[in-house]
Amino acid sequence: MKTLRLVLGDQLTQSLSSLADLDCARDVVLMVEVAAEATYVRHHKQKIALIFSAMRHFAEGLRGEGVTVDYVTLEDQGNTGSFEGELRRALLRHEPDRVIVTEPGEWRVWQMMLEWRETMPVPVEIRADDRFVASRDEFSAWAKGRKTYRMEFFYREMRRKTGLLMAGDAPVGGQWNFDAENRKSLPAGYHPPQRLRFEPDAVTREVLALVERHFPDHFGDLAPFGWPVTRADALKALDHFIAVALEGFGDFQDAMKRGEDFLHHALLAPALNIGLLTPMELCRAAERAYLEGRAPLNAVEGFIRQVIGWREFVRGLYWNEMPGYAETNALSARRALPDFYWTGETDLACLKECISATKRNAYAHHIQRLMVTGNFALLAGVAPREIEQWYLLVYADAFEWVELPNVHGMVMFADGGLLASKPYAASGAYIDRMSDYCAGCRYDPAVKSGPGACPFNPLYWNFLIENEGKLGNNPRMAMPYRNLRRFSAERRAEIAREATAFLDEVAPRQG
Ligand code: FAD
Ligand code: DLZ
Ligand code: SF4
Repeated sequence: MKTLRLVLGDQLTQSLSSLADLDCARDVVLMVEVAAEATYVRHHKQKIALIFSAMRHFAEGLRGEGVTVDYVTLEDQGNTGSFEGELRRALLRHEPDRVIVTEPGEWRVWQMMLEWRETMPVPVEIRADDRFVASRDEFSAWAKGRKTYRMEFFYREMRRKTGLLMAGDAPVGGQWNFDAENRKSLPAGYHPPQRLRFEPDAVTREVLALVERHFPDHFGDLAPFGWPVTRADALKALDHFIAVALEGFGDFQDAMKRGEDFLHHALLAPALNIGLLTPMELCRAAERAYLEGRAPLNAVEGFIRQVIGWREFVRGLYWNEMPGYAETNALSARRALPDFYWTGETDLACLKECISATKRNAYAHHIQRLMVTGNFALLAGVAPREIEQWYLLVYADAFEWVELPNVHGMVMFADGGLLASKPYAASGAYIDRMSDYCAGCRYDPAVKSGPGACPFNPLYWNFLIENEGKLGNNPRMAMPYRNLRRFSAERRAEIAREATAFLDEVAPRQG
């Protein structure tokens, strides 16, 4: 039976389920660069370049193994610009007996594929994506009957399932989680390790020129482009991370520093999410470093928790809760996204730093995403959909299955606490403690209100005031609300006035 196998831009894995029983003599692998995928949100230029270049390299790799690949480039004549249009054209070219695809990473594309089963002239088989530690069904079974999901309990299941850092039935080191050790700020004068970036080869250079021609107005800088676009380079990036940065991953996981875009983070999510690496490869490499005494337990456990804990957890939650998940707005947040999220031009030095890094690299590390750009959007009451679109398009690693729960649930608390037990709201003091950003800012984190006050301060208290009805009884918010309840009515009114005046200027209320 002749089979057409469609491989998407984030499915660049040799062991992909849709390629499992490939017959080189008869089958055709279809890969398509389509405008619709680059523009349904206007992705960062580097993200489009990453995906197109990695797709082209992957296609070359398959051809090298004798596979027939039908690769449609963005500029090929007749390119219809969509998955569906390109699939239909390919059906006419190849006349296969059936189509096989692996399920996609986004609900939007999943709906398309389900429709194809009804509307395409040949049978369309959709296979499970088995590149995750937990299947969608496994997560559903775990989630059944729970009103809220907590990563920590799911993570323990994943530790048991994989055997990572396990000594029999018990966690290595006697604890499941060493997070309490992972909140250090950087010592003065500290220089993080130099990171491995990759010079664009001829294929990438061609793609970079194409992206500049077709998407010149998209967010972000195209150069310097340093992401790995092949499995071989992704493996080098993994080795390099383990050798130079994993050791400090735990200690400095929450730290931020001016001019240092990467610190001890892995920089592997872009390669991992498009399939150049697998989650277990990352975890086994980290575990090996611990067993060989090259990295401490707090770093290795922390890293493994991000990969088999958070990453698997948000994916399971996404598929279990969509499509309704995206529609909730538990805190009734309605403001517009401030313009400076697009330009980086703001006097708030922390936001300027994180947004500039995002433009430069299509990357910001977790704590910048959560506690600076995310925290500001939460405190400002930006409409979830606006901030979600921003996160989905600005980061090279952003695909909805992982972006949405992180933004909607972890940052915006728009799911009312399904994912997190409380919002990660913080005032300027937190950013000051974990970074050196405030030293270069025209505002002062120690000033609570009035001229010169860090805007995060009135915004933080205003957030608590505005959401007292929804959050005031949350046991994990007891301390801030105890403090708020000591405020006089005048002070509350003054905070609300100050915060509202600031927000009306940068983030007008909508609807
Ligand atoms: P490291 O900090 O070194 O972590 C190691 C690995 O753990 C990452 O490569 C990633 O695969 C995984 N990981 C860590 N934290 C998370 C998490 N919360 N959820 C899922 N996986 C995690 N991650 C994405 O992959 N795509 C996204 O679109 C995305 N959007 C985010 C949006 C917000 C608001 C926040 C707070 C986090 C988001 N994350 C997202 C999670 C995390 O910030 C990134 O995975 C991480 O910054 C990627 O960089 P790294 O490879 O250097 O990760
Ligand atoms: C993100 C992206 C972009 C920019 N372009 C393409 C493309 O041209 N062809 C393709 O197959 N995939 C692309 N992708 C990735 C898809 O958007 C992704 O596969 C779906 O969103 C499902 O996760
Ligand atoms: Fe950010 Fe406030 Fe610090 Fe300025 S003072 S960098 S706005 S936290």
